Amino acid sequence: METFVKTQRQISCMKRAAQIIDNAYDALLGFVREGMTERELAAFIEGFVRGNGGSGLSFDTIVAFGAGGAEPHHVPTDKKLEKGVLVTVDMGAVYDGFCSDFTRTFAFGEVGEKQREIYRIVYEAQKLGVAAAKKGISCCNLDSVCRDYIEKCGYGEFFIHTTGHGVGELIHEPPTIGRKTPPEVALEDNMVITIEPGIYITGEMGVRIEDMVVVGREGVLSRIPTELVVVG
Ligand SMILES: [Mn+2]
Repeated sequence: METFVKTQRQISCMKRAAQIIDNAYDALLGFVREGMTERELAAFIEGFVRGNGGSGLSFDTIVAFGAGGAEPHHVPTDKKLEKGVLVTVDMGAVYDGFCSDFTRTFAFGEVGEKQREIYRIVYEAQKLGVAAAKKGISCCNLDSVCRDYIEKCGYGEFFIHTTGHGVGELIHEPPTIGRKTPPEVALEDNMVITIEPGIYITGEMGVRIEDMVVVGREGVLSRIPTELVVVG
């Protein structure tokens, strides 16, 4: 059977790619201001990655304000940032041919009770998924860990994609962490996967939180916490 296990060299490249993105995210939180557009923030990320050791982006950066966050693959627009919205940023760098993949959602200004509640559900689901991403769990059961929690909270129909995927030279590699993955496909040490549950409410809002995880001792590659941060 095909193996999705990564070598130490491949893992260290992905670690470096993840560090570049952590630094880009910190810089973004210091850069973001009211009135900036989704496109400006995406361009900032691209410039940061290229200026700080990345050879490029793993994929086109997603920056989504408010209702734009309800589209998992939102393409940045000229919409201007206003206070009181959630902002989702999904981005990755390439380092020596290997990709990173990272998503955080933050609040720009104070957000309402519903936004906080949705955030809390995704935060808990993602934490459960990361904790369960250990050697031996089948990928479909790992998907259920996140999905069952979101369903239990009443938002199952709004979690409209799989829980995660492998990462390597390509941004999306096997195994898929989804309910349709055959039960015999299980995690092994040194596979590198993402855990990225989300809730998407059309016309209103979205939240996604994503970390890359090296199965085994290394664990989560990002140093950026997943708790809700309020900026501005
Ligand atoms: Mn991803």
